[in-house]
Amino acid sequence: MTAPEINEETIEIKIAGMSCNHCVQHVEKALLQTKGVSSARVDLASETAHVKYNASELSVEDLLKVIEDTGYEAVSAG
Ligand SMILES: [Cu+2]
Repeated sequence: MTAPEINEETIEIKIAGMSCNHCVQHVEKALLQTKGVSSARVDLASETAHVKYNASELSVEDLLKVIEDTGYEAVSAG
């Protein structure tokens, strides 16, 4: 039978437009509420999000879109 496949990946995404801790919380919350994301840590000083996600369920493009939907700009991922 088919078990849900877990293909965990970690990526770093650069985010532009965050100015305070509230912004950080906003982005983190949006990522954590996304199905397939297991952890999300956003750092204001380096404007970077570290996201652990199930690559079988989500693509990098999906994650970038989640960030952009919060109103900030996802600059790059790698
Ligand atoms: Cu803010």
